[in-house]
Amino acid sequence: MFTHFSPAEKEVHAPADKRVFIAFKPYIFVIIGILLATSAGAAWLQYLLTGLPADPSVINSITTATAPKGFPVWVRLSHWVNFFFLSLIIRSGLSILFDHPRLYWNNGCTPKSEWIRFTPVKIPEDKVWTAKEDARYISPWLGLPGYRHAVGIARVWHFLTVPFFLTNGIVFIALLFYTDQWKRLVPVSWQIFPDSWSVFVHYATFNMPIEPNGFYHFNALQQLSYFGVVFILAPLAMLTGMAMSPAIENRFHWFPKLFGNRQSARSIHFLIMIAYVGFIVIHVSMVAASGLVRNMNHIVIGTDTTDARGLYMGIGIVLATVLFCILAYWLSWNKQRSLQYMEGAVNGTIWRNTWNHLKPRAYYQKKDISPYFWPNGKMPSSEIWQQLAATNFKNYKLKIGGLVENPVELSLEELQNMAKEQNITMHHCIQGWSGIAEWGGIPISEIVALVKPHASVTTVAFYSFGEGLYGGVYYDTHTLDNCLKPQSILAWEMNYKPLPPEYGAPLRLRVENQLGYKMVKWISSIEFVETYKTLGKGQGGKNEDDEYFDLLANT
Ligand SMILES: Nc1nc2c(c(=O)[nH]1)N[C@H]1C(S)=C(S)[C@@H](COP(=O)(O)O)O[C@H]1N2
Ligand SMILES: [Mo]
Repeated sequence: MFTHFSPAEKEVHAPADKRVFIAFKPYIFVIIGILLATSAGAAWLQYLLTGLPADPSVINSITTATAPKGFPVWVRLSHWVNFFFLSLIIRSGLSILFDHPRLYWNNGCTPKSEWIRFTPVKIPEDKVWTAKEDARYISPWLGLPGYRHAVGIARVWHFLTVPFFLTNGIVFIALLFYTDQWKRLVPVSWQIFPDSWSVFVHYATFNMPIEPNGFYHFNALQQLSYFGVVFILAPLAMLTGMAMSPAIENRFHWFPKLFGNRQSARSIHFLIMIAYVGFIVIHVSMVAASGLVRNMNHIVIGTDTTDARGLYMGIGIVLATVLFCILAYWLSWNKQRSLQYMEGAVNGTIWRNTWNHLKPRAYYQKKDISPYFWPNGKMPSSEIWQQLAATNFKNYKLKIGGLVENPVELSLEELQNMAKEQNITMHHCIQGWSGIAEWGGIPISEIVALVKPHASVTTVAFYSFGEGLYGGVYYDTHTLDNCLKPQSILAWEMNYKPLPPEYGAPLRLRVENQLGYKMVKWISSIEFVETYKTLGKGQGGKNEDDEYFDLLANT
C-alpha cells in the first residue's frame, strides 16, 4: 500500500527473500540464563525458603502530605510527547538496523564475529558480498519506513525526531526540579534498593503488592525504573548515538571509547532500545493491571477520579500516533525528496555550522587495522575500466577540469610522484558498519594548488567508472573546504598495498569527517564547479540523488 516501486526498486526494497531470522552467539543464552536466575530465580528461591518479604509500600507508607500532588499539565504533556517521538525513534531505528543487520563488539565488523544477526545470510567467501547486498527486509509494520534498504529515509525520521525528543526531555527535567515533582522519580535513600527488591519478589511470584496511589507517589520498584528510564536510558541513548558519528569520532577520538568502540556503541544503542521496549511493555501492562481507568485519568487529564474520560482521551492520543505513523509511511514512499530536504535543513545546517568545521585527525595505529573491510558499491562493468585494470592502470589518466585555470590529465605515476600522505582511519558507513584501514595517496590540496580553481568554485565533484545502485554514473561532491583538509586524499594504496580492484582501484577518495558513501571509488575524473545543483539530479551525489542519503556538508 502507498508504494509504487519500479522493477529495479522492487528488487531493492521488496525482494523475494523476506525471511525473518535472528541468531545469537551461544554465550548470549548463558547471559540471559544468568540474568533470569539472579532475578526471577532468586525471587522464587527467597519466596519458597523464607516466604514473601514485607511489603515496603505498607511499612514505609509515605504521608501524602509531603508528596507531590497529582500530575501537572507539563508532566502529562511531556509524557505523551515522549510517547509519540519514542514510537518514531524506535521504529526508524529498526529500519536503520536492518540495513546492516548485524551487531558486533569489534570495530572491524568481521563476518561471524557478530553477537547477533537478523539475517539468515552467511557471507559467501568465494565472491564479493557488499554491504548493500547484505541489507535485510523489515516489515513496515515494525520499521519506519520499513522494506529493505531505506536507510536514507529512516535516518530522516530518526534524526528529525532527535531535536524534539531532546527538547522535551530537557524541559521535563528542568520543570521536574523547578517544582517538587522530582520527588516522584529521584530516590533519596539507599533503602530504594532493598525496597525495590521486595516489590520485585512480590511481582515475580505473582503476589501483587499493595499499590500506593500513583497520584501521590509510586512504589519503590516503579520509582527506580522511571528514574532509570529518564536519567540513565535516555542520556545513554543520545551518547551512544553520537559515538557513531564520523565527524565526532574523527575529532574526539576518546568519545566512542567510553563505550568501547563505534560498534559496541552501536550494540549498546540497540540494547537501550530493547530496554525501552521492555520498559514500555511492562509499564503498559502494570498501568492496565493496577487500575487502568484511574491511572489514565492521572496521566491524561490530571484528576484522581474514576470516570472514563482519561481512558477515552488516552486511546485518542494513541490512535493519533498510529495515524501519524501511517502518514509518515505515506510520506516515506511518496515525498522522499521533501523529507530529505527537511532533514537537511534541520540537521544538515546544525552539522555544517558545528562539527564540520573541525579538522579530522588520524589517531589509529597499525595494530588497529581491521582484519576485514566490508566492500560496498557495484564494481565497474565498463570496458574502459576493465581494460585499464587488465594492464594495472598503466594507461590510466585522471582528468581534472571544470572551472580551473589549468586543467590537467595525470597518470597514476605522475600523481604518485607529486606527494603522498598516509593515514590510518576508520571508515563509517551510513549503513552501520565500520572498518579501520591505512590509506596512502595524494592530498587533494596538492591538486587544487596545481589546477588553480576560479574564485567562484565552492564544490568539487568526483566521478566514478562505476554505476550507482540504479545505474547511471556514480559521483559525489565535497565542499572545496573539506577537500583542503589534510586528511582528504585520493588514495591508491590500502593497507600498504596497491588499492585492490574491489576497494576502488586505481583511485578512491578519503574524506575522513564524512560518511562512507561520500568516498567515491574507481575515480575517473574530477570537476571543479560553482554548485552541485547542476550535476545529476542536483542533490550533491549519486546516493543523495537516488537513495535519499543525507544532504550534509554540501554548500
Ligand atoms: N563508485 C562508487 N563509489 C562508492 C560506492 C559506490 O557504490 N560506487 N559506495 C560508497 C559506499 S556506500 C561506501 S560505504 C564505500 C565503501 O568503500 P569500501 O568498499 O572500500 O568499503 O564506498 C563508497 N564509494
Ligand atoms: Mo556506505
